[in-house]
Order: sequence, then structure tokens, then C-alpha cells
Amino acid sequence: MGQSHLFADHALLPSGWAQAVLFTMDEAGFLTGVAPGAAPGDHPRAAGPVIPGMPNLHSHAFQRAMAGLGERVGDGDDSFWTWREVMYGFLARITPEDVQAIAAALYLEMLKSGYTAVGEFHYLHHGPDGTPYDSLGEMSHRIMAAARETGMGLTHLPVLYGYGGFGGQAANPGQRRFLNDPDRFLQLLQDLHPEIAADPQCALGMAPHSLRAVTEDSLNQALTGLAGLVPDAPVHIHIAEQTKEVDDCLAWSGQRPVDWLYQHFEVGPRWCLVHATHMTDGETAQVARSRAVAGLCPTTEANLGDGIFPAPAFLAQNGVWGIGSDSHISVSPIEELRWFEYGHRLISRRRNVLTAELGGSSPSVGAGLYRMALAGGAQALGRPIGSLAPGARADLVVLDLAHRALYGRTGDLLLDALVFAGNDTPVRDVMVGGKWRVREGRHDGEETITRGFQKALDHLLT
Ligand code: NGQ
Ligand code: ZN
Repeated sequence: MGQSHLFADHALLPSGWAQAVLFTMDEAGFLTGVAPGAAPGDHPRAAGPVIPGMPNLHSHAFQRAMAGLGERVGDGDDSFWTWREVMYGFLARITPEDVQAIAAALYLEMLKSGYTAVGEFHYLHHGPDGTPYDSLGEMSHRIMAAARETGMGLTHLPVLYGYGGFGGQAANPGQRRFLNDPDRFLQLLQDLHPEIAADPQCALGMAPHSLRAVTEDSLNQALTGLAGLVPDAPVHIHIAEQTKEVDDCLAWSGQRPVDWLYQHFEVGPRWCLVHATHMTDGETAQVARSRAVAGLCPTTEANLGDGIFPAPAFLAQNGVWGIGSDSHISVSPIEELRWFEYGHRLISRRRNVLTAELGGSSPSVGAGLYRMALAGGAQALGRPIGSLAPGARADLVVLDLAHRALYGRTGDLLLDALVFAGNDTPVRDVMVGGKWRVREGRHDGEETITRGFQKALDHLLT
């Protein structure tokens, strides 16, 4: 009654690869049983090896529609900051309908590439001149509708954005659509909370945009309000992404951003520090020790010229990390993981750099990266995801074993092939919360959602 099953010849469980696994799921989309060595019976059978779906811990959905529009040489010194001007120009005209259409197309694309949950770092709150919509949560509801429409798991992270630079500097006109004081921000969280709390596909957190956009007081006020609503909710913040940001923070406070944050707030496992690119050895050790998640977005960080996260030291200290597609210049978990490792191969002129303690004598790099990103992503999104175990969401990916890159591989060698050779996404079927959302590489809403995306772009690009 209300239960369903899936039988898999091979599946990646928390304990490692297992054979002949029978998954049992309840009607709400949770796994209730995971039994290796089971008989297939008449149960539906996965068409290939089953791995947990990947959490995408950092997304600004609307930016998918401008991917590739910032790749033209400007009038001199192109940087993250000139890209940001292009991005502000692009978002100036976006409507709520556009946001929903773009997010739906993006989430569909994410599902097809093997992401089954997203952390939406959502700061486009208001109308073009900064006036709130009739409903304060209009834009948030558009994001939630896109997640529902596609079946994507969602951790909604409304952004607290009040200022334009360290020490409470005034925001600039390009930032009008983002601004809330802590009271209005908490009103937004309160408005959204009941609907999100009732949905096992969703969770609510918050995101102070960056130390540039909040003050110590405003962040304290928001954290206190949030704690009254959802204790232990995830808190995400952009930090130390650009050297200019580090220099400005030093000039303002005498401290570097990560250092400042840890001195003023109790940063622990429910925090996700997005990018955290520029850290000293001491800061790197402190983040690792605190069990906060480093939210890494390698393709965006490369695209924006951020720099390289100190991963070897962080991993050596068992730091927790996950991946995000952020600006969506690329929407592919395998590309994020690959470039995370490749960045370090290129600078160290070595191979197989970012390994985890997996036991065994020659751990697989691809398998280690995939497993670490599952664990960190799940922690950052504050939902029971990222592992195929009873009590977790039934969020899984069936790989296409017939794909040239995967054929003949088993176990961790399959994950190595996926991460390093799976360019055209050898994902066959994708289940989220016990429901098939992608079958044989296709999503049911594909035509409608693609048309909606095209309509939004027709209007935004004219
Ligand atoms: C954002 N994105 O909020 O979309 C930022 C850029 C900023 C990335 N950092 C703007 N990738 O940090 O001020
Ligand atoms: Zn971001």
C-alpha cells in the first residue's frame, strides 16, 4: 500500500558498491528499505548501475539565460567586476514569468545531467526599480514553481542583501532589486515557511549575500529570526572569491573575510562558505575544523577568473565540500568535479591529487570526488539526500552502461570513467523523491519548458 520498489544489479550504497539491491520507497518519496543480495522478483529493474543523484549546492537560476553573453572583450581590463556589470544589465528587465521559465529550463537540464537537488541562492526579489511585488515572495514562488514543475529537490535560500560594500556602504542602482532590511527579509522567510515546511521536496535556509552586502547587526538580526523559524536551517554566504574582496575587507576591518566571519559569528556545520577561494593556511584549517561546507563552483570560478581553492590542504584536513553550478556557464556535475581535480593537476604538474581516505590500496579519484561531493552537498542543502539509505530521499541516477565511456566498467572504475570521460552525460534515468523525472534521457516537460525558456529569451534579448 503506497510502497514501490526498484531493483538494481549494481548500486552505490553508503558502504560501497553492492549487488542485487532492492530499494523500497514510500509514497512521500523516502527510501524505507535498501536490501543488497535480494531477489529481483517482478520488481521494476533499473536499466543500469544506480548512484545517488548529486546535490547542486549553489545556483543563481536566472544567470543560465545569460551564459555566454559575458565572453566579449570589453574596453580594457575585463574582470569579475566587469562581468558583474553585464549581469546586472541582464537582470534589469527580468520579470517573474521569465524567472520561472528560465529556472524550469535550468532545473530540467540539471536533472538530465544528474543533479537531483539544488540550493537556490536567490537575490532577485523585487521589481526593476526596487519596489517589492504585491506579494513579497513573488519571485521565490516562481523558483518554487519551477522546482515543482520539473521535480527538482529545492533548498530555497532567500538572500539578505542590504549594502553595496564592507561596513554598510550604500548599494548601487544595479542592486535595487536585491535589497531588504532585516525586518522585511524575515517577513519574506515567514511568508515562505509554511509551504516549504509542508513539502519533503523542499527546505528553507537563508543566504547573507556576502560580507559586502550585510553588516554584523543585520546578519545577527536575520540569524536570530531564522533560528526562531527553522532551527538549524542552512546558511550560505559568498566569501573571499576575489582578491579585491579580500583587500577591501582588510582595508575596512584589518581582517581577511574568512577570518572576520569566524571572529564574529559561530560558523559550524550548517554553514556553507561559497567559493572561499582566497584563504591563508590558518583560515583553511579553521574552515576544515568547523565542519562548514566549502561550496565550490569550479567552472564558474574558472570562467570568472576567481583563483583556485586550496583543496589539497583542505582535503588533507578532512574539510567538507560540495559542488555548485553557480552562474551555469556549465550545467554538469561531472565537469565541476573534473575541473576541481584538473586545476590542481595543472598547477602541481602531478596526477591524482584530490583523493579521499576511501580505504583500499589505490583509491579512485573520480569515485572519491563523487562521494565527497555527495556528502558535502547533502549537508549544505540540509535535506536527507546524497546517500541511498533508509530514511533518505529516493534521489538516484541510473547510468547508461552502453555509453562508450562506461562500457565494461564496474564499481569505482565506473565513477572514474563518469568523472573523467563522461563528456556527453552518460545519465540514462533520474528519479527524485521516488518519481522518475528523466527516462532514457528525456523529461516529460521538455517541449513545454523549452518553449517557455525560448519565449523568455525572445523578450530578454530584444
Ligand atoms: C552573484 N556571483 O551574486 O551572482 C555573484 C556575483 C557579487 C558569483 N560570485 C556578484 N559567482 O558577488 O557581488
Ligand atoms: Zn554565487
